[in-house]
Amino acid sequence: MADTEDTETPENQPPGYEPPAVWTWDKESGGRFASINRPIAGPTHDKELPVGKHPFQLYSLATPNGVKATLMFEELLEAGHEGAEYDAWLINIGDGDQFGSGYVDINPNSKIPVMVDHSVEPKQRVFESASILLYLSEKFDAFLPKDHAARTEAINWLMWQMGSAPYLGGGFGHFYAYAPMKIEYAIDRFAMEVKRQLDVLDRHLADNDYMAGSEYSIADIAIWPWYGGLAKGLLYDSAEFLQVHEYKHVNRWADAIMARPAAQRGRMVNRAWGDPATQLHERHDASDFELRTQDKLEPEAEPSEM
Ligand SMILES: N[C@@H](CCC(=O)N[C@@H](CS)C(=O)NCC(=O)O)C(=O)O
Repeated sequence: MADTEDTETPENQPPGYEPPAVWTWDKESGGRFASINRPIAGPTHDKELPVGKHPFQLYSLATPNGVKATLMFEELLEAGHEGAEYDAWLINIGDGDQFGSGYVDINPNSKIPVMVDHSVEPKQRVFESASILLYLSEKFDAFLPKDHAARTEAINWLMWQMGSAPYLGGGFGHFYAYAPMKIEYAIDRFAMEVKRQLDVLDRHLADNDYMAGSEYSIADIAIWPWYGGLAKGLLYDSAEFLQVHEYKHVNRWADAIMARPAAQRGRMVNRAWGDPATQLHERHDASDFELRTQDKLEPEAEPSEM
């Protein structure tokens, strides 16, 4: 983000607000996340986390950041890595589960996803979605190219995703879909950046099957839930506004990943909104996809969209 922009253009300021000398947190901002966002870190309440029987314990929610982790686990299992069995526990960020003491112990940043590897001694916490993907790819020697140049490309794009997605989610998505008022300056700024990012991907995918070249990798697993979802009209009801159909190589790549059985399963895990048949709140066994989706557990439950 450039720090050198002209910030003195009066018509670009929302009316009626002059920042005070010292910012204080004395009111709710409104908007979708007003009740959970705070300017301080640390736990708000004591709560231990549940632990299941598998080597990996994942605590998450099926937002794009959460789907990165569940897609990776499902890809590893699909590829026959039995050691990648996992329990996935639902963290409801709207209820503030990420601020429980047990959660903060394993992720001081209080964001989903986080996981704990119980197969090592001492057990290892892994937070930040890209760290989870790298950890699992190294542990199972999978979805990270062995060729050094291709491996470097995969990591280039993995880091690109971690730097770029906050503009999409925290910038565009926040101001276009969640903010309590529509601010033209903010929406313009982030719509422009998100379209630029889609064009970056589209140009790269014009010449490459996958992000790191011919091999499907953790770069695709990281980018797909965000930019694949955006290109397929699944994020922020913004398909028409951003004209996402124009990015045809991104669409081709997004469709190819969506066709993978692991992607279809990964999207369902820890999902707590939408069609009940697509919601698997907790995943403890491969059979859960058939037996424990919300339509089977509670046919009358009201979905609550995130
Ligand atoms: N850089 C983090 C971002 C994670 C993140 O922002 N998670 C969001 C959901 S998508 C969250 O937990 N928000 C809860 C909150 O802000 O309190 C990662 O990639 O793991």
